[in-house]
Amino acid sequence: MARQPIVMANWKMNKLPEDARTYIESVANAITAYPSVEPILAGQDVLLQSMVEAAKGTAVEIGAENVYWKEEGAYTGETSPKVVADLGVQYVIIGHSERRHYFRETDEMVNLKALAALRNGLKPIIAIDEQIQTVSNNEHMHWIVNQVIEALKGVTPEQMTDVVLAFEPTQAIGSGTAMSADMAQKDLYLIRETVSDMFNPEIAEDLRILYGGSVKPENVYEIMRQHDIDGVLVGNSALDPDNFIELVKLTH
Ligand code: G2H
Repeated sequence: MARQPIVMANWKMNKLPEDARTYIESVANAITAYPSVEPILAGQDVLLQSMVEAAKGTAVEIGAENVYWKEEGAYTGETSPKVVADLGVQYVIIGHSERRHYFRETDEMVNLKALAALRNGLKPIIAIDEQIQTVSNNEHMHWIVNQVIEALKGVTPEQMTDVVLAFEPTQAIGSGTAMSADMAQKDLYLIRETVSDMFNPEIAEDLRILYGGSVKPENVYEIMRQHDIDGVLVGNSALDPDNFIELVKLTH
């Protein structure tokens, strides 16, 4: 099965409700020329309702940036995956490097959130990070493999059709300089091999794995040429709707 490429914008903690509507209006028509790409926009919780409304009837799909691992209860300030799904959101980023670092999310929390997303009909985009500059090659590989294994604990083979993984090297995030495409390819191959060992080669072959970290129109073509890279998760550059359109066009 050919893996459909994804271009996903991660707005992080940017944009106002009004920006969300104008952004979606300005990209919706242009991207209809590139139907082979799945376009997804992720925004903070308070924007999700207006994003879903603005995206209605367009090819744009909406993602959340985080959810809690319980559906309901006394968890002040958290966001239920059940409510997010009920709004019409299709995807959720789980375990982004910023959540792991600033909010101390552990592998166990990432796993609980991924399972909760799947239970509630949200497709998790599970982020795997790495710290290449501080470790040896062996440690680097072990770090990545371990995160994949921990994140996917308890996920069934059937649920794997709804899972997307995203590899985001920490030093490339927000730096303006992406990891070299061939290095990213090696790490994504390692992730796919790990999934093959955990499940089977068919599931690994069908799994979509994204690269994230300073992707922009200038480097997306080279990144998307790599065999194991099935899409991109884009922060800064995709805050501009024209760049988002360009990224979709160059990925097509
Ligand atoms: C990595 C990425 C989006 P940026 O976090 O998830 O952000 O493209 O700004 O590096």
